[in-house]
Amino acid sequence: MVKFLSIGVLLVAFSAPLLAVEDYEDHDSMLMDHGDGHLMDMGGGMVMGQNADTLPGGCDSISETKEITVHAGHKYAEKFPGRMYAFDTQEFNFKPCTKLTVHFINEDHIRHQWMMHGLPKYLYPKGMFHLEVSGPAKISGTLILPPGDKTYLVHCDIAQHMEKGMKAQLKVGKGDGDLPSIPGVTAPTFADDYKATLPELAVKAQAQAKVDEAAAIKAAVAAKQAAADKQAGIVAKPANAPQDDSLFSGTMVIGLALGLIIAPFLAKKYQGMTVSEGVAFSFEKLSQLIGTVVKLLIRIVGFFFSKKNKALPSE
Ligand SMILES: [Cu+2]
Repeated sequence: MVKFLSIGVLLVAFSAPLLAVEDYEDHDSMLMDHGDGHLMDMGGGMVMGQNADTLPGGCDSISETKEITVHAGHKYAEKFPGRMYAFDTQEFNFKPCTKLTVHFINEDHIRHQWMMHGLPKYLYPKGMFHLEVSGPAKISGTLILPPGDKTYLVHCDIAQHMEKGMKAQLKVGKGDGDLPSIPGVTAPTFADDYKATLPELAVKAQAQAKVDEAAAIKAAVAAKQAAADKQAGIVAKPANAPQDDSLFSGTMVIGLALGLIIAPFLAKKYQGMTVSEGVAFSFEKLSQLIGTVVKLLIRIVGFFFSKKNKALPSE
């Protein structure tokens, strides 16, 4: 009885945390303040540029207090052809001097950031407000937006994540234009070209199919003809008869004959020599032969040049 009871208690004890677990890890309560708006935790969560109470220059007061939740992950890129990662929102708009809290939920099993650029550097280190966490996890941070109409870049700075679609723009006031390559908002700087070449490729494929069909018909006709010939007793020579590549090719026969003729002379010459003497003798003969050939060549060349140098008959 005690055994069953203890097993039951253990089961409940172990399943409770499993049931209580959310689909992502919440880092908000784990963060440690490192000063200067820099918060970190042991789980790899990070907030930089946290500012919940210092007004940027030009703001008399906080105009609005806003809270947004931004999701990040591969699944949000599915609606953008050629993209790999994305935020669930590509464009944000707030009044100047808004106190903004961003809850960033990274749904991928990798690291993502919500990084905002171009903020006043006297208030935000390197002009950045930055949330970062390895997912699936949630992390939150607060900043006070500057005054004036300006468009800020928001992106994930992990290598290639912005290029693969994790890019957005945050307009304060009316903003000051649009940024390029915001998925679904602005045209990409370097567009992936999928549709433009499709008709061209289709035409090519059709032409190739026609060629293949013609070849197949030709082959079938040839096979039929061959069968008919066979029936009629005609033995056709294969069109591509393999070349005679037997061991005793003409060149080899000539080589063997020459060898047989020269061998007795060489045997006489090398008689009574040691191996080294034989090699030295061979080299000597070879150099003599080369010398003779070179002399002959010089003579031939000289002969031609002397002919060319002769005065041409005058007209
Ligand atoms: Cu990322």
